[in-house]
Amino acid sequence: MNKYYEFNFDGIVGPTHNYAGLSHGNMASTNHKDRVSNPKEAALQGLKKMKTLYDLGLKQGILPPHSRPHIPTLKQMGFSGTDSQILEKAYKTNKSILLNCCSASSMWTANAGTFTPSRDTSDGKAHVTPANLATMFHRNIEAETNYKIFQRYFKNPEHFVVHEALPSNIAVGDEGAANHTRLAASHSDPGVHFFVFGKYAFRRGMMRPKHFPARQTFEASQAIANLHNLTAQNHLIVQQNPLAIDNGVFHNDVISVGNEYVFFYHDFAFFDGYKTIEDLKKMFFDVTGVDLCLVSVSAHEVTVAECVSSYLFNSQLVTLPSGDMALIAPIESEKNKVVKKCIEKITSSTKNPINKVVFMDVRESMNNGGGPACLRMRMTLNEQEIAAMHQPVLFSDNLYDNLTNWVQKHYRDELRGEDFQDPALLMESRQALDELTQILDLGSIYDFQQNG
Ligand code: SUG
Repeated sequence: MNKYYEFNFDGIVGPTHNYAGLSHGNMASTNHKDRVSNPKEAALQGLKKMKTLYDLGLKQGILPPHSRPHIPTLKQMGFSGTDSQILEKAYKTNKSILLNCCSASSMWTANAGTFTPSRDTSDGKAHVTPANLATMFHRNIEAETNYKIFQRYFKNPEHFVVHEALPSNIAVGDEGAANHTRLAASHSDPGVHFFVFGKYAFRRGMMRPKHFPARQTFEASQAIANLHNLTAQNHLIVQQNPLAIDNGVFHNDVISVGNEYVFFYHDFAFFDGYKTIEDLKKMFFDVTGVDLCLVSVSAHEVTVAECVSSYLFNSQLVTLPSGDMALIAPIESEKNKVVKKCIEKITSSTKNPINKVVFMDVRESMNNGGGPACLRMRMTLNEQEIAAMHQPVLFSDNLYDNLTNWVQKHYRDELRGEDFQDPALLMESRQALDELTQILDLGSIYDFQQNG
């Protein structure tokens, strides 16, 4: 049997990390609007998380940040002249558009795309589709660069199929792996693909959230399952609880997480919770021949508001080399007594294999609604596929040292909204990213490298 390994590909936090309050429905983003950010600290926190997982014996990769301020989008929006003039005009006439073009949101690579391992697809190839992120303007502009990056990472057509993003329209709004979970007896065994959507785009009269956007549609999840050659037997598409979305659960990975044969979820996560879990259990058993280990948390134990503020479920759930599982949780869930107690109950129970928790400080990202699980895109690959993909983006001690020095050299430790009118920041960011593409041997993936 071919052995498969799960990699976490973390996004490097870009040099323009800031708090612009861009994501309606994401409480942390709204609550931290206009705070002063610290891009250097943010990037170092991210690198430290990668190093911690790597030191635990896990496979780790990285995804590069995107180029911001994004001048091509500003040009598309009618700003013209030199880059400095474009920034100045945008700042004066529509600061919101400028800020939407400056977010470092590509760091949250759980939204970069959906990856399906070759183990589960009917053509035996690994499939990846960048998410169109159609609901949020500042995120929608990530899709094109992510496509280029995936093409660069997965060049060999014998092993990989890189699809283009779905059409850029909210009817097929796709937020990638944040609403997709693969469950299997082990990473090497056949898996079940669990897709969660927020609303139907085209079916009238169906429940949907009233206050906040449902970013993932049924139609998008269905399209990804079809594109990735999944079968009716190995994928399930279910609806997220609209009330959860209206309470700040803007992606399913804020309220559930799965790994191998364990599914950790809140009772409030799904629209038809009982049926969802029954269907999932049945499909899992039919595909794997073993029982799914369910770890559920009720609203009596931890409220949805506490899930959202602590990001308990935005933990990474990983299998350690020993076979035990660990939760890589944000420190916010250690600080909340109720949540900490819940974690202790889980790690001390003999009914599940989760027996370790590692609390990570990713506060700069958390302040924008991105916990440990948002910062990573999971890709399960076999040995031939690992050998066939772009090698310099696979994590090592040496890469960690190089990236830490690179961040120390290029990043600012304070950033405010008004800083984005300054062309010096654009130049600094470009210089940093240009150097990064050399460290990672990526060639010219950014527009500014192609247009001189
Ligand atoms: O899309 N925040 C991101 C957070 C993404 C979290 N991802 C997952 N749960 N998988 C978002 O809402 C905030 C940017 C700002 O407000 O400046 C932001 O884009």
